[in-house]
Amino acid sequence: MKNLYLGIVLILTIFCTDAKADHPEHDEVKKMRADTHAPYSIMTDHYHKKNEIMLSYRWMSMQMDGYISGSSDASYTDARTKQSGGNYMVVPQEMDMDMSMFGAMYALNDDITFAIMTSYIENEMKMKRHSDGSIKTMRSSGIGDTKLNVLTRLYESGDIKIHTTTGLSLPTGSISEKDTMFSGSKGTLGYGMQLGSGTYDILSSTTYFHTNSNYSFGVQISGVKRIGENSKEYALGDILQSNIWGAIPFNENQTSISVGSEFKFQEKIDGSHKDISSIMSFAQDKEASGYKRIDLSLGINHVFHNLRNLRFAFEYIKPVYNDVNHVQLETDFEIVLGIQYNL
Ligand SMILES: [Cu+2]
Repeated sequence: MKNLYLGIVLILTIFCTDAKADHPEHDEVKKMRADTHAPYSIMTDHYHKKNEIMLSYRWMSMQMDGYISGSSDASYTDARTKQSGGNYMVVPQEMDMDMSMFGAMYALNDDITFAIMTSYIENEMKMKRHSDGSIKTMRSSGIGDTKLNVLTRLYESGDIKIHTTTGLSLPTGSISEKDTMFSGSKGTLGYGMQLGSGTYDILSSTTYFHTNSNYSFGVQISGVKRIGENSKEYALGDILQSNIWGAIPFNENQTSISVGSEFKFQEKIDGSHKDISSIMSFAQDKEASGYKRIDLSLGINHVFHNLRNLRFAFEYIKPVYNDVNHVQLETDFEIVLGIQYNL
């Protein structure tokens, strides 16, 4: 939660500082519709007009508990069993991940928009040692990977907007996070507790946005491709993802409500972390990585027309279908909230 407050304070500071300045040109800025942006979890969903600058802050929180194996609920016993047979010594019980994402966008012209985004991540995983039932909470926190994107407008006419995004993720997030293990000595945390991918990743997406007078909808297809392997001799799985959403504006277009669905396919980890010498739990096991998941979401966007289109957004995301490799913690829900502001 700590980084949520920091993020809000930072953005409000920027907003208040900027609001004092004179913006005669912005007084004529036309009132934005709340649903001109997608639900808030969807990245690079919109481009800008020439010379526009936008700052954004997102706080994302994901809660995981319970176990899933393949596409079925799994038991504690399943969560202890290695894929090759035999048992893990330690069983993860729940995990919380909080992430603050800071972004900036700048439009070179009406066709090309640049976007940069970085994050601060806090992970917490509660583990149980099977032999004596003792519980330990392991933590990691720090800067995540940094994403540079170029958005290119392909088509804009009438109700329809289409753009593509090409980007590079820089490995600024640590992959050598350690914490005190049950043995009392420091050990390398599992893959999900590391803060970055460790690899340079190619990002790409294509977005179709359709706006009518009474509603809007959109589709985005996106992917992440890892380049080679990282310094710890592994690569996270590539990602293929699609999002669809629909939204209805009301309250003189200042507010919109959205429903959305995401399909995400992430491949298994390639190679294995060279500092994980003995695999204590499925969290450190590459066989327990990668999944196919379908989520449903409900969201609210609100644009304050009297605050030069300051935008607030909230989204609640719930998995409805999961198919994982081996056994993994089950995602319970995800919350995304934040603000965007045009300078
Ligand atoms: Cu923007």
